[in-house]
Amino acid sequence: MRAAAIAQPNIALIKYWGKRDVDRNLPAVGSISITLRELFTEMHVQLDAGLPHDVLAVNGTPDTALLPRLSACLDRVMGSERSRARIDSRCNFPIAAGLASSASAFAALTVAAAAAANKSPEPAALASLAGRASGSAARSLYSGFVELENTADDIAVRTLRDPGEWPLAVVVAITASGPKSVGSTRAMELSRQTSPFYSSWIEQQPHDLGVARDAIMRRDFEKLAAVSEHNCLKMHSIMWASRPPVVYWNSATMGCLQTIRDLQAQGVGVFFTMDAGPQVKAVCLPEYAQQVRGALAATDGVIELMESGLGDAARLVDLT
Ligand code: 2P0
Repeated sequence: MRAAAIAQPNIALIKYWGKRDVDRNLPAVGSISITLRELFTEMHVQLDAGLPHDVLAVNGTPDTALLPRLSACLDRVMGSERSRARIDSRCNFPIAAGLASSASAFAALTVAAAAAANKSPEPAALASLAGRASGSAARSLYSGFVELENTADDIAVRTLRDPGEWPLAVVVAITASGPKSVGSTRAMELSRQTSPFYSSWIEQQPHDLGVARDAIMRRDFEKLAAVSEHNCLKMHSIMWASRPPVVYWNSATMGCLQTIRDLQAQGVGVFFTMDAGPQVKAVCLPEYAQQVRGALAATDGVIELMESGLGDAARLVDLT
């Protein structure tokens, strides 16, 4: 009747952008991500037959805007005949700002909901349920370097390398606070329907996935850096060329890219990636994390920095 789970957000290096089935929320392409360690969402789910409807609090504040998506996720995991639930979400980083908050939220919710309903789905079924709620959430059910592949009628997710096998660091430069201008679900659909580059994106993704997978297996940082930056810029090019255009970047985003290029020119092992928001994620070899932090802190427009290593899969929290 009551359970809690914790999940970390993940950052895609080879991106999911576009859906092949909007109703079932199936991605148009596979993706490869890294699960983070220091950022987290913790979800508590308590079933209560006396409640007239589901109730959500986010960081202690009642929230109705996010509730319908969370309720739909509970219905899928527990069945629509379930009791209503009290959902308590706690998150230690900004929500809906391009930091993959929906990935950690729905991964944690899926795991907690299954436990609260006394269900123990196979990992593949859990990933499928999390993916129905949010495409990127399926990846947060796994640790370290994670690949999500499309199967004939669903998704399959696995860890390519555990976090300890190649302990990279991620420095996140926050360049704007507040929620993103356009939600990623809507932005993806605009891209699919209007961007002239969308079909090339779909065609080229298996190649990028293959290069990144190989780089991760060989721990080849330069190779992973090159394909990740290329894949990120391609995704943003699709958005820029959509109608209306979707531009998540601001001037500080550009400043951070320049900082990272300058560091690369000095031989620092770092590369950038950006998602549906203006924040810049600098992925680096751990020995360079402090230097990367310092350089991004000195970049105009950077409001705040967060740093993380690579982390674990979503898991239950012991409530005893
Ligand atoms: C990713 N993003 O692979 C890509 C890159 C943002 C840019 O997955 O519509 O919240 O809920 O399935 O997972 C963000 O979108 O989208 C995302 P839905 P989601 O991480």
